Amino acid sequence: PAWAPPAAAEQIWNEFSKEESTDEATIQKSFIRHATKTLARSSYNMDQFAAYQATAHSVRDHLIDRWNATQHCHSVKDPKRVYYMSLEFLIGRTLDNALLNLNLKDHYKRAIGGIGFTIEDLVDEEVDAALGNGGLGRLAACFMDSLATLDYPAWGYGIRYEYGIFQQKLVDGYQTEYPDYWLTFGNPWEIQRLDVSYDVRFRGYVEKYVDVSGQTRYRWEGGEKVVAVANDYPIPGFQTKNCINIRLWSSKPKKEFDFASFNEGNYDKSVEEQKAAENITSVLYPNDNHMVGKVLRLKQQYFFVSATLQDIIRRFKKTSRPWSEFPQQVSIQLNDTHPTLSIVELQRILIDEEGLTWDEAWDIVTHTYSYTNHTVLPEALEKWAVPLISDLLPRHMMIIFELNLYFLQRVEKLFPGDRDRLRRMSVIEEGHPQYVRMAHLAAIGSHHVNGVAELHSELVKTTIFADFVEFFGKEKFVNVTNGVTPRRWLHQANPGLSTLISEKLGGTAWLKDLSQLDKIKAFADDVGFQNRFMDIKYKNKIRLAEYVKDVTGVTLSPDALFDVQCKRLHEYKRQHMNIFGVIHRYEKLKSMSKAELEKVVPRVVIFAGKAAPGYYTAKLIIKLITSVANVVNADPQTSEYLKLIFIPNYNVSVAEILIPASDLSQHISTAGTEASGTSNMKFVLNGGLILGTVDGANIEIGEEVGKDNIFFFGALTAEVEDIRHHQMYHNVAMDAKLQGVIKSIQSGRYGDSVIFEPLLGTLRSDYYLLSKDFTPYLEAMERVDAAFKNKSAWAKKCITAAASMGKFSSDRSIQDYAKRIWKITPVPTTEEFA
Ligand code: OX2
Repeated sequence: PAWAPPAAAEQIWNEFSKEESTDEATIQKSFIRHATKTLARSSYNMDQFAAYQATAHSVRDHLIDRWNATQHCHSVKDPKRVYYMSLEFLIGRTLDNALLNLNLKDHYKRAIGGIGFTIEDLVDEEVDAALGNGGLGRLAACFMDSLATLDYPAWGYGIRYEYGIFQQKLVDGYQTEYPDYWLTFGNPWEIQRLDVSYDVRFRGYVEKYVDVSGQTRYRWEGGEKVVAVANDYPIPGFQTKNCINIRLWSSKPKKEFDFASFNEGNYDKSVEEQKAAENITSVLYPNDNHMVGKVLRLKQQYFFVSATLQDIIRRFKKTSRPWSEFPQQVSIQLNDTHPTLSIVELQRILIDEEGLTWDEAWDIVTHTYSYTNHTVLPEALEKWAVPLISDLLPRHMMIIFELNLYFLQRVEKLFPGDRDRLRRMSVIEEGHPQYVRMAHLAAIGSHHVNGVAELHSELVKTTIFADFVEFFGKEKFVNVTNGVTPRRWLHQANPGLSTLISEKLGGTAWLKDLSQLDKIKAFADDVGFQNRFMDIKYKNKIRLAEYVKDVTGVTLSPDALFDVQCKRLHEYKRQHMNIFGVIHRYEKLKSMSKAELEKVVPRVVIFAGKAAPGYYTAKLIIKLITSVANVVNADPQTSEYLKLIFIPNYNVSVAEILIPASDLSQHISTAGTEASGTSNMKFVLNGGLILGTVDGANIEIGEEVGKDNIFFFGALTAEVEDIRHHQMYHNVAMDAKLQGVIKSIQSGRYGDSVIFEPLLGTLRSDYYLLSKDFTPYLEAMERVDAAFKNKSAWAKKCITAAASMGKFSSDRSIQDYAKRIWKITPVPTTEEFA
C-alpha cells in the first residue's frame, strides 16, 4: 500500500514541498547550495561550466516541483492521456528554454549576475541533447513543448541513447564522424528512476497449452531478459504550472554479473551478457529518411515498445477499470512506423497474458493507436525480414501472420478474387526472405493515419495507401500539418524580434496564440517599423557572422544577402542543385566587367547539415561544397560579391543562430518528395523569405503569406512522373547551363574532378530532376536579387510573411491531433496541487 504522511506531518510536507520563491536572494542561495552541496565546489574552485551546472540544478528544482504537482493533479483527475511514442526527440539545450518557459529568465539574469557570472555564457556551456536525426525528431520535441503549454495530459516515450547523432567535423573538406558522448559530464535535466524498471524479453520459444476453460492458448517463454530503466526529462509549458514528462528508457543487464563464469576464470564471458544488454540503448542510428535493417535497431524498437507499454498498462491498472475502457483512457500516437511493434505487443499482452479473446483484444488495439506517416519515399519505408523477427520475437511473428490472415480475409470478402490486390495490401511482402511491411501493419492497427502537410497527406492516400483508402474509407486518412513551437523558434532564438512583437501587440499572449501575429501586418508599410524589423535582422546577421568567423575563419559582411540551406544532406533535398547554382553564379561573376559587378547584389551562401555516414553521394556533395568554397572565398576578384560557407556540425543550437539571420532560405526538394519540412516555417517566422519548390508545407506557407512573398519555381508533383519517363526514353539533352557547370567542375577548377564523377553520374538518369528545374531555379534567383535591391519593399515582404505564420505553430498541430484524433482535453494543474 502507498505510504501517506501521518496527520501531524502533513503540514510539514505541504510547507516544505512548496516551490521556492524567485527573488534574487533565494535564487542565489539555491545556486550556491547546488554549487557547494550538489557539485562539491566552492567559491575558489568554480568555473563557467560548474556555474552552468549549479544554475541548471537550481532551475531543475523548479521543474521538479511543477512536475510533481502536474503528476499529482493528473493522478487524482485521471483523465484520458496521450502517449507520444517516438524513437527520436531532438531537444537541443534546455537551460534557456526552461528559464523562458518558467518566466524566470530576468530573475536568474540578475541573481547569477550578482554572483559573478553572465547567464548568456552559462547557456552556451550546455551540450545539445541530440537524440534525433532531423525534422522527425525535432517535431517530437516541438510537440512536447506544445502539449505542456496547452495543459494536455501527455507523456513522451523514447530511448535514452548514450550517443546521440554523431558530431560532424570537416577533414580536408570531407565529413568525418565522431561519437556524440553527450553524458560525459552528467546531465542535470534528467531524473534517473531506478524504481521504475521493467523486464524485456528477447528470443525464446512459444508454448501452446490448454487453459482451465479448455481454450487453446500460447505463451512466450525462455530466451533472455534485459531490464529497462526510466529516465525522466521534465518539459515545462510556457506560462502554465504544467510540466509534463518525456520518459527515456535505458537498458541494463538483468543478471548483473555471471559469477559462475567469473569464478572459472572466464572473465570475458562473465561481462559479455552485461555488455550486450547495455548495447541496446548505446547509439542512435544516424539515418534520416532511410531504412537500414540492422538487428540492433529492431532490438531497440522492441525494447522501447515493451517498456513503454508495461508503463502505460501499470498506470491504467491503478484505477481498476475494465479493459474495455482502455481506449477511453489511453491514446497512443506512433511517430512514424518505428514504434509499430507496439500494436502487436498490446495484442499479445491482451490475449496471452490478460486472457481476452482475439476479437476483444483487436477491438481495443484498433481504438487505441494512431499513426503518423512522415514520408512516401520507398527507401525510407520500414520493412523487416521475417526470419529476423521470428528469431528475436517469435510470438510477435505468429501474431503478425495471424492478423494479416484475418485482414486479408476481410479484403477478399470486399473484393473477391482480386489476388493482385491481396498481394499489394498484405503485411507480408513475398520473396526470399519475406518481409514485414511496417506501414501496412501500422495502418491496419490504427484508427487514424495522418500525413504531415496537405500535399503529403494526399500523396499518402493516392500512393502508398491507395488500396487501404478503398478498403477502410477515406475518413481514416487525415492531414495534420506540422508546426513549430514559437517559444523556442522565435522567443528564445530571436529575442529582439520577440520583444518588438510583444511591444506592438501589448504583451506576450501571442506566444500562446500565434494567430495574433496577423495584427503585425498593419505595420508592414510603416517605414519606422520596417527599419526596426530590419535592424533586428541585421544584428542577427552580425551574430551569425561572428559565429562563422569563429568556426571557419571566414569574414562575412552583414550587408550581403544571407542565403541559407540547412538540413540533412539528401539527394531529394537537392543541395547539389544549390551548389551547382553557386558555381553558375561564380562563373558569371568571373565574366563580368567592373561596371557590371557594381550592380550585383552581394551574396553569402551558407550550407549546413549532416550526411548519413553510409550515404556516399551525400558526402560527396559536402566535399563539392567545401571544395568550391575554398576557391570562391579566396578569389579577390569576386569575394566582395560571393562567399560560400559550410558550417560544420549542424544541430539545434546552430539552427537557433542560423535561422534568425537568414534573408533567404532554400527548400528545393523535387516536388512530391519532402513530406512537409519544418525549418521552412521557422525561417519565415523569423522574417526571412523562402525560395522553394511547390512541395510539402511550402505550399501552405505560400497560401498564407501570398504569392508575392515567396519565390516558387520548378516542376509540379503531378508532372514529375511524366518528366522522368520522358527523360528516360527520349534522350532529352541536359539543360545547357547545367552542362556548363559540369564542364566547369570537370575542368579541375575546384580540385581533382575525378572524385566528383560519381556525383555527376547521378545526373545521367537524373531521378531528382535537376536538369529540368535548373533554369527555373536560376530565374527564381534572379527574381530574388531584383527584389532584395528594393530595401523597403523587401522589408514589407518579410514583415507580411512573418505576420502570416499563425497557422504554423505546433500548438495548432497539437490541437488538431487532440480534438480530431486523440479525443483528449486540457487538464490544467490547479492551485490545490501546487
Ligand atoms: C521528416 C520529413 O522528411 C520532413 O519532410 C518532415 O517535415 C519531418 O519528418 C517531420 O514531419 N524521417 N524524417 C522525416 O520523415 C522521416 C521518415
